[in-house]
Amino acid sequence: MLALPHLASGKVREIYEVDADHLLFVATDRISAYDVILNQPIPDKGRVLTGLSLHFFDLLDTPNHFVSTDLRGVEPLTEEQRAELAGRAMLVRRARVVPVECVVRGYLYGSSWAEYQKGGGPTTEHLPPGLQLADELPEPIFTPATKAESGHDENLTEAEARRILGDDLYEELRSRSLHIYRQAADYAAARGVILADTKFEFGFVDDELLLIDEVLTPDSSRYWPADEWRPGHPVPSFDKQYVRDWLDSTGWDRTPPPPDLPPEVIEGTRRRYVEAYERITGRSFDEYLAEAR
Ligand code: Q0N
Repeated sequence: MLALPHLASGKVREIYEVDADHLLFVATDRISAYDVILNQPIPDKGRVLTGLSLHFFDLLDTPNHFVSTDLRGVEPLTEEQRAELAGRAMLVRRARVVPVECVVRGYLYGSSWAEYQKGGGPTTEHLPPGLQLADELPEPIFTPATKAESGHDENLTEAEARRILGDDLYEELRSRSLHIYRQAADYAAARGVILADTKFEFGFVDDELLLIDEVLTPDSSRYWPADEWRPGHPVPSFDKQYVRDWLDSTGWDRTPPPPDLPPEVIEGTRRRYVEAYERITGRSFDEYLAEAR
């Protein structure tokens, strides 16, 4: 824990106040599976996620909240805290958070597949009949959801989202989100990775709408190895399948408390996250770590 005032906690992220205009956004090594936080962290997972966010903030042509990874002006921090934060913390602009999660889906999976199978729901309003699990959609769809701090995000109909946001902001978020998704999905496809869906958050600084939060990480996105995608079948998750398969092998019923992860499962899961970083960015993770220190 840092001495800085704590602003917010997600399941795996911490946000601290630095000054009136800046926050420190920290990705921890905590991991959830089946919506339960596991007892053991995955070493460097937070650095992998931060490295991916930084990669995409740089690659995308959209205004965002990122300021710096240089924490020298952030006080008070002990040397131990600086070392712990290196590679996992971003100084960001404090924004007024738009109260809607901006989800874009290029493939039919997860909660959207569940709605589709039940005969329709908020995310399936504009989908044709006859689709299978994991099918590519005719075109990417914007499926906003409400933020639920505890429990699951709730999908919104287009009419509900327009009521919350107003038509002008709804349309700006929709077009910004679809544009970013297309850019990132094209980029990933060139590296043999499918970006099945992803979630963005936006916020205002003065009158400017900025992309905030973490972006295009395995926690905010569903990445699939392209060669493991078979429409009609579940697709193994890039990062979490290994730990999910081990949890399933123990007979755990997916209610807390989860079983302790053995060292080889922790190390195998870390390797999957590092592989995701290297495959998606084309960069060595060891180099990222060396530059972050
Ligand atoms: C902020 N969160 C997490 C629902 C809430 N740049 C920013 N300025 C002001 N506030 C925030 C940011 C950022 N990033 C973001 N909390 C505060 C929002 N979510 C996380 C998931 O659950």
